[in-house]
Amino acid sequence: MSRKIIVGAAQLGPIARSDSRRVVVGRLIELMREAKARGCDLVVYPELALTTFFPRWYFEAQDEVDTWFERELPGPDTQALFDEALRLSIGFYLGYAELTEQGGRVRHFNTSVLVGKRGELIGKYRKIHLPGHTENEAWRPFQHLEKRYFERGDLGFPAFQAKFNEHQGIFGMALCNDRRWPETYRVLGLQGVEMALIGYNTPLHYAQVPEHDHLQAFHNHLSLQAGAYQNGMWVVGVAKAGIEEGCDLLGQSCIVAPTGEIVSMCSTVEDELITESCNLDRCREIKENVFNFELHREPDTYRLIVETKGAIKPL
Ligand code: ING
Repeated sequence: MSRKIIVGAAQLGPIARSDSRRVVVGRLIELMREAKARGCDLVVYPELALTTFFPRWYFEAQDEVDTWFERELPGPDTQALFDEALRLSIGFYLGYAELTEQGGRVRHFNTSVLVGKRGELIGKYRKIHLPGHTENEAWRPFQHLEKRYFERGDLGFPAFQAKFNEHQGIFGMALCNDRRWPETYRVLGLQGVEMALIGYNTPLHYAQVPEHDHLQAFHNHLSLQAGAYQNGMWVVGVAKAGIEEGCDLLGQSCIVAPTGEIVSMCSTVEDELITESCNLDRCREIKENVFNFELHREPDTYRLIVETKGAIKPL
């Protein structure tokens, strides 16, 4: 059996600080139409896909920070995207900044949603691994204030059963820095996830360790490929790319097979769609063999190792 779904990775080029959501949504719709024309059942956009990557600046006033957030989705500026997806009958993953009332107070999350081809909300994920810092650090060429503007996600790494065509699959979501942490994929993998969708905004310059700048593409693919292979899942990594407000963002959006092979990759740092027919049944090649968790992974062993953390014997 081959449960094939055709997936589109819709990489975005730079979004200017002055670009309205309406202008950006127009670009998302163009990519969605191209995806449909190329037979896609599902299209994946980057993290924070509606605006420029605003955590690169320090904003003193909360009301200015809040202008980067969506109070509702779909809202007046994003309804056109949801309407077009419904008209085209295509599912999508969208990263955005979520502002919501929860527990009697205003909350701010770096969020992604998975929307079905009938416009239904299949699931939501809120970014757990928030990189960067909380205070303005003048020594940096640009800030990375995700820890200031977002709360850590409170939804865990949920798995969702969904059908984007006649085939049912198990899907998971993550956002950017999450993709660097093996726990992200393992928690999804333990739930049987067959495809992980991950948008990212990754500057080439890593101010703390500039000698690693030339390794950003390597670390990106290393993380995505390892996560895919070690959990037997497809991984779709989608960038906001190019020089955005003077900050050079990594592109190289790609689709990774459960074997860890990159089967398709963007070759520009602009709006670019890549597509792949992903056979979800290929996950079994890995999940039922080399990374058969039931057969080869004894959770008790790990508990033992963790509990004996003082096990490192002095010389
Ligand atoms: N961006 C970057 C990412 O994890 C980063 C932050 C860059 C961390 C380079 C470490 C090294 O890809 C986001 N938005 O998480």
